[in-house]
Amino acid sequence: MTERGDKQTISNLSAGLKSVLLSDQLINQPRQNVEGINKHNGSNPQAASNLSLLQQQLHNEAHQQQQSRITHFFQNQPTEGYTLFSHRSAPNGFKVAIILSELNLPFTTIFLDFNSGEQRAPEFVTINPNARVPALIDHYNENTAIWESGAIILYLVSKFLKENGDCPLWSNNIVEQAQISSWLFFQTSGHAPMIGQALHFRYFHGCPVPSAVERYTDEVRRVYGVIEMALAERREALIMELDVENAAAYSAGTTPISQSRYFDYPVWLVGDRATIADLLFVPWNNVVDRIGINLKVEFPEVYKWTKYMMRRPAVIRALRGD
Ligand SMILES: N[C@@H](CCC(=O)N[C@@H](CS)C(=O)NCC(=O)O)C(=O)O
Repeated sequence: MTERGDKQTISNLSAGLKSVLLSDQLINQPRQNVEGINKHNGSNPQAASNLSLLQQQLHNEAHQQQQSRITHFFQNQPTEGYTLFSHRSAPNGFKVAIILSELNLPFTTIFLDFNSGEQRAPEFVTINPNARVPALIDHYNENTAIWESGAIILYLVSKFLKENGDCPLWSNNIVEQAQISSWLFFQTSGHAPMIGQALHFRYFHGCPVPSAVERYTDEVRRVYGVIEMALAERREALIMELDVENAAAYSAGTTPISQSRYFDYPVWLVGDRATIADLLFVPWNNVVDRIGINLKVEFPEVYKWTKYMMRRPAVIRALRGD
């Protein structure tokens, strides 16, 4: 068997395992009910047979409902464009939508239904062994599937650069690429998971754990402190460069930098334009108020930066789910 063949087998296997778990979950409920009824029916063979039919029917219906939309998609994949698997309230999915939209790439979004476990449908687990969103299929490239938001975004900008010789959200320069990647890995490994945990312990955990809420909220504040500092440094450099006639007064501290006409001018994490380094943060910046962080008051540079990005037509379209 070829190397590719082996990989396929492994990934089918993992999909199979998930599918067993999924079916178990689905049929457990009816089975328990049926067992409950069985006790009341004693040893009546007709009742037992009816119940067995009912159980089978429930299992089939649940199985069909669960899989039909996803199965149908995978059996009839488009021949061009991209398909993004996301969720209506998943910031990580909207990160990818923003980049697709900014690059003007044709894509369709399938918003998975987590309540019915669509993220664990076997076909989906075959393209994302982590059974989470986002995942992307590139129909132009033999239905290549990519998972993990950071990897998807790097794929999109690298491909765009290769095909067009330039990419507005990325760079031709290897050093700048590394700087952008630093923010990208910081966002995916430090920013998003901390907000995710803070939200979890604040709203969804089975019992109150104040120390966990405090720990993760503090960590989110620390992360925003890092971004705030980076943006503030960019602003200072920009003001010193553009506001030449007042630069000496700002340096001496006789005039506060906030009086500069460039104080509200947009600044970016890398270079002088918005790149993926900046845009990745947008959907998560939108939800931090829910963990009690007020960006406008606590992190004013982050607030201005987010406001500029939220005004971009491509970002508006992506966040609307267009
Ligand atoms: N590191 C992953 C995180 C993916 C992730 O956690 N996705 C969440 C939504 S934002 C999800 O799919 N949750 C579904 C579940 O937990 O079953 C990425 O950046 O793509």
